[in-house]
Amino acid sequence: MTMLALRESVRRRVLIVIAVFLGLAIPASAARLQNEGFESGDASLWLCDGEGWRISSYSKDSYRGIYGAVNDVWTNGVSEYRVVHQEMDVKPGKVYRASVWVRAVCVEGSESFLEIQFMDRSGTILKQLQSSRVKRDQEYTQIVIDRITVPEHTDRVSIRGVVHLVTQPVKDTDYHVFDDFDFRQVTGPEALPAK
Ligand SMILES: [Ca+2]
Repeated sequence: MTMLALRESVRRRVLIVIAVFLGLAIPASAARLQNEGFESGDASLWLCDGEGWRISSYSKDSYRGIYGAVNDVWTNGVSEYRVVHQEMDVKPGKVYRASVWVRAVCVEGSESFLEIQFMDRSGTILKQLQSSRVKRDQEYTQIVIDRITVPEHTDRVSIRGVVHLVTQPVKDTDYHVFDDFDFRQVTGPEALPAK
């Protein structure tokens, strides 16, 4: 190996080590939701579990902007739970409000809802909250879980759009569309317990 080739080889190795270090240094979750309206045109920074997820630019598939996340519940679908989810850093004791806009079309045998899971450092779920369920067709309606106090020992929260296959649709596909997720800290009167 010539001196130049050796130097190049060492330089490459150093770069690889730096890249690996930077990769590990990137936090698993951020302090706010990102790509909350799917305007990247894909599911970047979200995870999609279960079948039937797609990011759509069909005009009625977005509440705001161009894109929204659609779950297709096919007549031959098998996934009982389909979840689009993202994690975020939160601090115990703070009060938050969670919301998402949901449109439902051709609903026969499925339902959708918003779910919040609080986890400790090891990933153990400390607490789970669920909104009311969308069980029939609706135009965009905001689903809200209000006045959420972050439990003690919480490290991060998972914000989740859930579709539940209750009974197999017979006629045609059920569609559940999610857009503009939000999970934000509230203070003052908004943070006081509901009367
Ligand atoms: Ca959108």
